[in-house]
Formats: sequence, C-alpha cells, structure tokens
Amino acid sequence: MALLTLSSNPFFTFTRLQPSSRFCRGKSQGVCISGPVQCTGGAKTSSQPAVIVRRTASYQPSIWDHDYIQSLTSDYVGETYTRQLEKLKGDVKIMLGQVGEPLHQLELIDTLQRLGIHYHFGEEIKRILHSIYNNYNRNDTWKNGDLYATALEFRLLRQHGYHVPQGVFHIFINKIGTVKPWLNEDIKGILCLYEASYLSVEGENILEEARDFTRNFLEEYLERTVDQNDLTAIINHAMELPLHWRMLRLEARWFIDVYERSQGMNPILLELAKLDYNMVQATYQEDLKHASMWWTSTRLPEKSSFARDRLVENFLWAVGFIFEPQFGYCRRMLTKLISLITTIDDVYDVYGTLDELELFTDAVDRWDINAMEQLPQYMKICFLALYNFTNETAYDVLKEHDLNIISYLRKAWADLSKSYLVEAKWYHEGYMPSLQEYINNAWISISGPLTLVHAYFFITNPMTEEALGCLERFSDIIRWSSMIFRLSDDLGTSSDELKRGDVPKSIQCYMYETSASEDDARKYIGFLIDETWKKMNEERNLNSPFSQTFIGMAMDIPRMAQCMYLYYRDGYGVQDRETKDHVKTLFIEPISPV
Ligand code: 0FV
Ligand code: MN
Ligand code: MN
Ligand code: MN
Ligand code: MN
Repeated sequence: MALLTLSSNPFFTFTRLQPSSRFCRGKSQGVCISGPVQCTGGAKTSSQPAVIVRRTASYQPSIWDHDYIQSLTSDYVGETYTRQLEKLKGDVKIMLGQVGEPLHQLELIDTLQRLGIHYHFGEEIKRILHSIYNNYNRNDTWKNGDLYATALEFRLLRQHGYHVPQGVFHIFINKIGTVKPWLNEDIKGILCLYEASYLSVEGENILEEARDFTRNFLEEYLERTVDQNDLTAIINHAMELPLHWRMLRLEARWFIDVYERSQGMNPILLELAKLDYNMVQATYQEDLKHASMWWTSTRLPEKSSFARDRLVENFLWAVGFIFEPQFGYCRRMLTKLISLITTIDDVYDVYGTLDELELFTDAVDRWDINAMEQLPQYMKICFLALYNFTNETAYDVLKEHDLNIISYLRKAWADLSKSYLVEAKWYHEGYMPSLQEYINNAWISISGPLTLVHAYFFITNPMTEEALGCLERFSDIIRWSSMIFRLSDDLGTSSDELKRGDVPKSIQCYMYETSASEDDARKYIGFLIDETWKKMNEERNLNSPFSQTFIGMAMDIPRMAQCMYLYYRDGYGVQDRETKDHVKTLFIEPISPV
C-alpha cells in the first residue's frame, strides 16, 4: 500500500487502497474493500485512535471572487431604457396584430421565442396559436404540402399544449422511413422536421423514424458541404442539441448573433432582443450579488473546504431553471438552496464517515434542533444553515400566504438525506445495485424533487390544496424531470466519482448487469434520456394543478443539466471551461447595441 500525503494537517495520514474488485452484487457478499483513500488518526480521546475514513475530491477553489461579483455593474438600468423597451414592445405588439398569413405568424412567434423575448407577448402568442389551431383542418392551403410549414406549425402547436397528430407527416415520408425524393433539396424543411421530432411522445413511430432519418441526412449534408456558412452553423448547433433541449438564455444569446446576420432580419426585433437581454442581465447581476452576500455570510465555503464552492455556477443553474426577470426571488432562493444541496452532497459523497452520515440523516429526519448536539463540528454548521434556510423559506410563505409549509420542506430534506445515506451505505458495503434499484433511489438523490418542491413555493401564488397533494406524491412531471437530471449528471460526473470513490452510477450498474462496454452503456443511458423526454412531453400536456411556470421549470431542469454535462463533461465541478464562458456571456458581458 502506497502512502500518500494529501493533507497538511499533521494529525492525519492517508493511505490509498487498491480500488479493484470493490463492488459486489447482492447482499454484501464477496470482497468489499473500503474507500480508495483512508485517513487514520485524528484528535480522539481514547488511547486507541479510531480510524476515520475520509475521501477527497480535490475540487478547485472558486474562480469567482466575492468582491469581484459585488463590483459588477450594468449601464442598462433606469427610466430611459425602460421607456425604450416599452416603446419597442408596443411596436412588436402592433406587428403581431398585423401579420396575417399563418406561416408568417408562426415564423414571427418562432423568432420571438428564439430571441428570448416571447415572454413579453404571452397573450398575443396564445391568441394567434389558438386561432391557427381552430382552423387546423379547415384552412390549410397555406401549408400546401410544404414540409417546413407543416413541421413549424407542428412544433409550435405542440410546444403550446395543442395536440397535433404525428400523421401530418405522412405525406412526406416513405415506407422505409426516409423523406420523399422531391424533398431531398429541402434542407430547411428537413431541419425543421428534425426539431419537431423532439416534441414526440412514446410510441410515435413516424416521429422516431423522422428523427433518425433527419439526423443522418443533416450529418451527411454537413460532411459533404465544404463551405462553412450560417446554415451549416445552424445545423451544427442543432446536431449538438435540439432546440427543445436547449437552455433558454444561452440559446437566446446564440440566436441573437445568428439573427443579426440573417436575411430578412427585422431591426425592431433585433433592437428589442438586444436591449432586453442587457436589461435582464442587469437584474441577474443584482440577484447574483444578493446570493453571494448570503453565501459569504454563512461562511460555509471556508468551514466546509472539502466541498465545492460554486456560488456563481449555482446561480447559473437557477437562471437555467427560470430566466424571466420578474422571478428574482425564486432565482435567489434557488441559488441558496443549490449551494446547500451541493455542500451536503459532498458531505455524504466525499467527507463524512458512515457513522456521521447516519447521525446527520437522523437529525434531518427528526427535524430537531437539539439533535445538532450529536453532530461533529463540521456538520453542525451545515445542519444549522439548512435549518435556518428552511425556516426562512417557510417564514416567507407564512407571511405571504398564511400557510405553514414546514412539513413539506422537512419531508423533502428527509427524503433527500435518506437517499444520500442509501448510496453511502452501498458505497461502504461495496454493493452493486441493479440499474432499476439504483434509479429508484437516484432520481431522488439528484435533488430534483427537493428542488421542485421548493421552487413551487418560490413562484406560486396562490397555492392550491391539489397542487400541494401532487407535490407530496411527486407527480410524474417531477419524476421525469429528476430522472433526466440524474442520468445526464451520471454521464458527466461518474468517471471522476468512481476514481475518487463513490457508488457505481447508472452507467456502471448497466455495465455490470449486461456486460456492456462503457460506450454501449452510455448509449443506453442516452436512450433512456430520450425516452424520458417523451414521457415528459406527454405529461406536461395532461391536466395538472401546476402552473405553466412550474411545468416550464420542471422542463428546464433537464435542459440545464444537459447543458452543464454536455459531451460527458462535468461543467459544474470544473468551472474554468465552457461554464466560465457561459457565466461571462450571461452575467458579465452585455451585447453591443445595434
Ligand atoms: C451534482 O453533483 C450536484 F451536486 C448537483 C447537481 C447539485 C446541484 C443541485 C441542483 C442544481 C438542484 P454530483 O454529481 O456530485 O451529484 P451526485 O448526486 O452524483 O452525487
Ligand atoms: Mn456527489
Ligand atoms: Mn451524491
Ligand atoms: Mn454525479
Ligand atoms: Mn455553449
């Protein structure tokens, strides 16, 4: 056994054990070696010093300094800009009222959505789509057998909750699942069909085939096209991730540049998009400063130096979950919540011993402030931070809605802690769950349910009995959202997790179960993500007591996760790659005005 010094603390020496044959199947039979990094010693009172097993994740310190965050400013505040924004919004409303052709109406709506300014025109967009849907079978000469028009209408109507059958694509597709030969030059139509196919629900074979076909077709098109132009850039972007899976704000920022260069660009839309982006960025800066003040004041980053200190990235998650400027309270609270989740996740996954984790889980489950006494020092501060934050949330709700929500919040924390503990036990026993057994726990341990329960209280007014019941029972939208979050996280983080010692994640469970290669296991997890999106597409259009804002947030969680973990990379734990650019783009650098 090689000795490795990983700590400057003279009380601790670390021993690295061989991580081989760690995992066993079934009830803890077989070889079970404890974690790859052990640390012996510590300030114990007994003469025989107890062995304390601790791992390390070697997370880098934050690259964003608190003082730097506080120094962020924007020019885009104040009366002048507000007036200018209102004027431009008025112009666009007139535009929306004047455009008559259904195809032009759809194109305008699509452009507004992609530019990220659709939220100003919710009523107008609703009205237009409603009338298009009402005329669906009566007046469709404007589509005239056009794939582009059909696919655009299909995507926008489905996005807004209307049921359009997949059969509308029948006339374009051959028996063998390719498009009819006369469409082979219709790149725009094929791209649009590709994007539309992501709005499918389970069992829609035409859309499934359309997706495979269009993807292959577009990839081949890229291969044989030497000229790099705007069209190839757009196709490349679509191949990376479809529109339906994109984080909205980053997509808006990307599209504003594309739109500026495009033929037929409307200067009013461009000006509004840029101004709005910059004004929204100013509100993000204020949200971020607020959250950073709180995070610094908790002193958790210094007290829990084993954990990720990722305040700015936590804010990025929050913006991914809900971007509209009026939801500042929700973003601030989410950022705090995610910071707590991350610290506590690292307590369970990295730093805590099994005994300590049992005590912590028990304290959360009992929701007893006196239980804090039983905790080691480093856990006391985590526990009280969590307790205080929960009370702060509950107090805000009690104040505004005369409703005591403590029971919902503590239940969500107890569920999360228990799912963390299950994983910690599996790890310590060297137990290899089946994929199903893993997932049954892991959709909770990713913290999606806890986050959505909190989010409901951060945005909802008024709160309804029915919705509270659905929250308690984890309605399916919460389940599917959390599932995609979990599987995407596993694709991005499990390699590092395994190296430092953590439970086997979905990929490893599947490999163990089926003897698949890692490549094939990743493909299979990708397939599960696809299938889960289809369930979510279906679920969000069913009758539910949740608002569109809440459902939107449930959809945006996987979008943000797919962005953070793109290309199987951990954009959250490792800050200084794409994530750093995303932070700069979204929160720091304004777009140059027209
Ligand atoms: C992921 O880390 C993590 F901590 C997350 C995603 C917390 C942030 C929470 C929200 C954005 C709601 P890690 O890969 O360590 O998580 P697991 O569950 O795999 O330990
Ligand atoms: Mn973790
Ligand atoms: Mn974990
Ligand atoms: Mn992970
Ligand atoms: Mn990017």
